[in-house]
Amino acid sequence: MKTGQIEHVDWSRIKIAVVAAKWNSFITDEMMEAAVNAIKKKGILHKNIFVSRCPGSFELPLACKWCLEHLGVDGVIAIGAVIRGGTPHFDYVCDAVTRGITDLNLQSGKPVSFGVLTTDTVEQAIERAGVDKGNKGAEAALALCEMIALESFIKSQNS
Ligand code: DLZ
Repeated sequence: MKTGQIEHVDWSRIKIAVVAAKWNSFITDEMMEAAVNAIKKKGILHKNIFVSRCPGSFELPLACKWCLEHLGVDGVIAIGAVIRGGTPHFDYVCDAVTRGITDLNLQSGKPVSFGVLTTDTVEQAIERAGVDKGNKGAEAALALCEMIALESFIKSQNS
């Protein structure tokens, strides 16, 4: 029996895409920057990071799919901020992006991490995209790296 999880990943060879929604860009820009900083800290090379923006969170699943198909990346970080504004759009957008990203993970077999805030207020979103109380963009970046390492570890158990 093999136990424990050893990191088998050469991070300098890993390619990652970051896609951020333009809606609420004052939030998503902060999250995107934190995500990029987190993967650079991990050892991902600047030339292996692909950054792009889509209109809103609703468009994130398709934009992430295109990154997987056309960029040959090992994973994607999806960044968005859906803020309730007393409109039913909130629930539709949240449902669509959650379902879309989940389906993409399972259909592609590649990790797409969920850096999408769903908050009632702008203040709550700002709190989760700052530097003091943690940044959900950075958290999504680290979750993605963990999944890339996990796949590598699981594969190594069979060798
Ligand atoms: C329409 C809409 C609304 C009301 N709110 C948000 C939001 O808080 N965050 C976000 O990322 N996008 C929002 N959108 C835009 C949709 O995601 C989508 O871009 C449009 O419905 C066009 O397909």
